[in-house]
Amino acid sequence: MSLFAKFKNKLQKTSNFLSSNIINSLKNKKVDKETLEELESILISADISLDVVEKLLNSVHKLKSNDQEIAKTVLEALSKEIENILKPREKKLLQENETKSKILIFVGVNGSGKTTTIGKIASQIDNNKKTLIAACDTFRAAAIDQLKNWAVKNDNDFYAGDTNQDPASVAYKATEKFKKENYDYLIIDTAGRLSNNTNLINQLVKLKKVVTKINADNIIETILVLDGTNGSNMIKQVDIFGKELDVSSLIITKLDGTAKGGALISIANKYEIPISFIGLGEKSDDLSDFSAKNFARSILNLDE
Ligand SMILES: Nc1nc2c(ncn2[C@@H]2O[C@H](COP(=O)(O)OP(=O)(O)OP(=O)(O)O)[C@@H](O)[C@H]2O)c(=O)[nH]1
Ligand SMILES: [Mg+2]
Repeated sequence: MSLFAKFKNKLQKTSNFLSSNIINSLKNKKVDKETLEELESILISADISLDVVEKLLNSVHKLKSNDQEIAKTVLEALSKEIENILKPREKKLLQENETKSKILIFVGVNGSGKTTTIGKIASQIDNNKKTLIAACDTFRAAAIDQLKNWAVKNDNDFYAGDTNQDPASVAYKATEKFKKENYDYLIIDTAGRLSNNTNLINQLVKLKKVVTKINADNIIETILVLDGTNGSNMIKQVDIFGKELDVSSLIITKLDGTAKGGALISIANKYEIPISFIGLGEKSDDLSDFSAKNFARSILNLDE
């Protein structure tokens, strides 16, 4: 399956909602005040924020209303505008021919998809790269096993501390091992945290500080994993984690399971943080590089 076909297939919940309602709202073949109001409420229902909806409607407002194929014209105009908003956020996390070692720290609330996403990403890393996976989610024994299963499956080295050990001290040991044994990647999993729990955020800040202190020369990426089914509630999480942890990249998961995929556009419009991957299912190949064009065209059910 091509990358575009995958986007289109997996983003169907959002695209069915958006395209069918938009086409329906244009059945009288006119872009008039009533149609614009209808479009506004459809876009808002897909969890697209008001400021983005205004931008999108501006691009529709300009269209000639006697166009015979007005629905298609409107969908094309919307997808262009959405692509413009998303394009600056495209950024690959895994570069081909990477020469520097990289440390990836995964953060995000409980259940957002951190551990699963780590497993998927590790399976995409070149076999000739040396990867160490570190379990710094020490709150639950099951969390360590879940990550270990992925490490075994992907043939990656694995480092874990003990249950209830200070996550920062596990990260410290893992980082020492990463340096001493010349790994190319260190991937750190952390516990899911409630974003309103200051103590837990502070613990992540401490973990990052420890890793940064002994690794000034390596690239450290702090990756915030967001559950796409949360729709516009993701914004609050970007606010909290982004401010405290200097997040360098976002991954939005579970977009296969929601009609609220429009919230990704709101995030891209509001924050300058790159989006590296999107999660499109539970299997190891259900993680795709984020593509502005593929996303914009898929969620409106357009062709490539
Ligand atoms: N449909 C779908 N399910 C996903 C996706 N990503 C993760 N999941 C599922 O979401 C659930 C939670 O994923 P985890 O990876 O355990 O989440 P976590 O952030 O590590 O959770 P904690 O360790 O509790 O903080 C699992 O059942 C995953 O299979 C996705 O892109 N699509
Ligand atoms: Mg986890």
